[in-house]
Amino acid sequence: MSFGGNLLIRRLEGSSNASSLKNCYRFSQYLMGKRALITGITGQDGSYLAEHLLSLGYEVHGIVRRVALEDPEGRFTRILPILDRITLHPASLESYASVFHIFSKIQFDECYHLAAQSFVAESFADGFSTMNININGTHFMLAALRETQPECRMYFAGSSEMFGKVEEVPQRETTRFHPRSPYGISKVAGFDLTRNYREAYGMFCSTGILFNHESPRRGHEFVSRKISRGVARIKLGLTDELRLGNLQASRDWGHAADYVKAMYLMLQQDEPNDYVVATGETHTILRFCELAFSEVGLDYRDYVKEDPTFYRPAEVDVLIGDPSRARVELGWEQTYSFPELVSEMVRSDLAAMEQRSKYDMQVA
Ligand code: G4F
Repeated sequence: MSFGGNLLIRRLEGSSNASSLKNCYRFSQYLMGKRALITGITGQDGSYLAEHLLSLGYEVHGIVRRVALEDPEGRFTRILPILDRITLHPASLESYASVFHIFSKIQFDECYHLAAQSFVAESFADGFSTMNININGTHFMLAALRETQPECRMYFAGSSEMFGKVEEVPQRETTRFHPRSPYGISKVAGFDLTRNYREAYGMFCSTGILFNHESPRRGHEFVSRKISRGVARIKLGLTDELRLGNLQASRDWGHAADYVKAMYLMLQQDEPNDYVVATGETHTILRFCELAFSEVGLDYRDYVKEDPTFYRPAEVDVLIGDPSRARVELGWEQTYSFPELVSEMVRSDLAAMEQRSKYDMQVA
């Protein structure tokens, strides 16, 4: 890519037409690509975002924990197919020095800060480490950028969990926050930090207030993946029940591959801003189960058991977002419907488990 861009510049330097030269410089910049850093690149969103940026000609870098580098097969499953096209840097988001070190060595055009302790239930179990990683990690990123490269654009991964006990339906950028978990509180703090760096230092910092977004790459601990894996296991006769917590909670669920495109678009605007990214539809956990089981010809009522062990000390009952600003200003649109999302997750887990059981039978 960069070779093509440089060649184009050299050809145009011989040209006398100033405006075509300017346009071609722009084109060559496009060809050469921008450089982006992603924290949380090994996760669901990080892996989709890295693929999207690579497809746009970006040079993609990621921050990973040092221990992860020692176990690439185990820790890098989502980025294995692109491993030879990205650059990984070992660093800890719990250490300002380690974040600063990367920014003092390499200049980036854009930085996507996705890394966090993102499991809400875990934040009740250990609120201190959730706060520590999520708030300090964000603060370290912002402070190091300000110190070393304040012109680099930064995306902060906010969350609909910031709305918590919702004060307005649907939730939009102006809806007051009322977080209901240490995780939600840590995201509100990250949101405020991000806005403050924008206002105090004129940095281009935007927050995406993303509602739940899932995919076959979702972590096993989240309810959508727990259901899709549970359905696959039941279908293959490996178990005969699926124990879940609050079945009446409602979420606005989209597909992660769609949502990372909104992240990218936020950093291409003339001005930084905050955007709700959602589908505008809400569905209960029960409805997710109904669709997931029917995908394999089963009735969820025969298998799903409500188990208070999975209840949270404080629940976010209903989330539904209004993505109008993202649609109008970013031109963002989702491509997956809710049934398509559920179907893809179930089919993917079923196929993977069938493959594994065939392999197990062959080696047995
Ligand atoms: O899948 P969940 O664990 O996701 P949650 O708590 O909504 O948070 C996710 O989305 C947020 C965006 O709004 C992100 F910021 C956050 O990082 C994360 O990605 O739970 C969804 C709902 C909850 O109401 C939960 O109580 O499902 C309910 N639920 C019912 N049974 C369960 C279970 N959740 C889990 N994880 N496991 C269950 O057995």
